[in-house]
Amino acid sequence: MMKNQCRSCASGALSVARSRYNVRQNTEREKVIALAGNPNVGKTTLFNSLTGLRQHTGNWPGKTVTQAQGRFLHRNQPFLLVDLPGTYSLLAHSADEQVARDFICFGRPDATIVVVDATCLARNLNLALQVLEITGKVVLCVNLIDEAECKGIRIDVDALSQKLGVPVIGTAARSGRGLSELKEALYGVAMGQIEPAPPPVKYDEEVQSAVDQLLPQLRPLLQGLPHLNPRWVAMRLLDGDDPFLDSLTACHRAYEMAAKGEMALCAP
Ligand SMILES: Nc1nc2c(ncn2[C@@H]2O[C@H](COP(=O)(O)OP(=O)(O)O)[C@@H](O)[C@H]2O)c(=O)[nH]1
Ligand SMILES: [Mg+2]
Repeated sequence: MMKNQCRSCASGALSVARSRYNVRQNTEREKVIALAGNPNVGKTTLFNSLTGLRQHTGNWPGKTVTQAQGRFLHRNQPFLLVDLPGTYSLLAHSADEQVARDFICFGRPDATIVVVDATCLARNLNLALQVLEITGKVVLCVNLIDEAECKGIRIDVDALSQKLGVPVIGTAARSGRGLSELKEALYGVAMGQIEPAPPPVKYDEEVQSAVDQLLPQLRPLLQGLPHLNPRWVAMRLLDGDDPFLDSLTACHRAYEMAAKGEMALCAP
């Protein structure tokens, strides 16, 4: 929370941050969940199974990329699920990748589900590792587990969870298998009951020292973005990632203006 900022100001700023992506919570209690994954891993099937008919579609602001949002309840807790475009990477080489990355970074999801294909896990883990470098608030959904079984592939979800430091759930979204466990893990991460602990990525000495030099200057920019890994942000800037810097600056401005406006209203 920003210095000298009251609770309601913080939540006002949060809803402004989210509304920049057309995400409008029904209530402040509603937890916002991003749904990420490579194309063709069963994301839409999972989205439909979780939300049923409680969904609506539109476009991501300023982009011709379709956006779907839907709602579900678990343990009487409302969730708003936001489907991201299917991508292989988050390095923002395409409009789809930029949309997915910006939402994970600046849309302030309470958790992100990364859906991977159990039949080709190694290829799919690339995206999962990229998301985990940005934020630990992740549940890994290993989908198409039924297809994998047919091919004689067995996934040790517990070992994977140990290694990645986040919950890993095997699912077959088409038949609904594993979805209760998935919702339970999501509940735990989004409500802060499960503390994810992905192992930090190790950089070589030269890169690490450049990251260390940038960190103190970055901290003020990241005040409203507690879920973002500052080392990852430093790496993006070192990489000369201009679209990322533009998004970070725009988000910071919107967040500051919202916080100022709210503080003016509630100042004594
Ligand atoms: N066998 C099996 N098929 C699935 C499962 N999930 C999705 N599918 C199928 O996989 C294909 C791609 O699914 P879709 O939801 O469109 O993937 P998306 O591109 O990630 O949104 C469709 O034919 C689905 O019916 C699953 O868990 N098991
Ligand atoms: Mg889809």
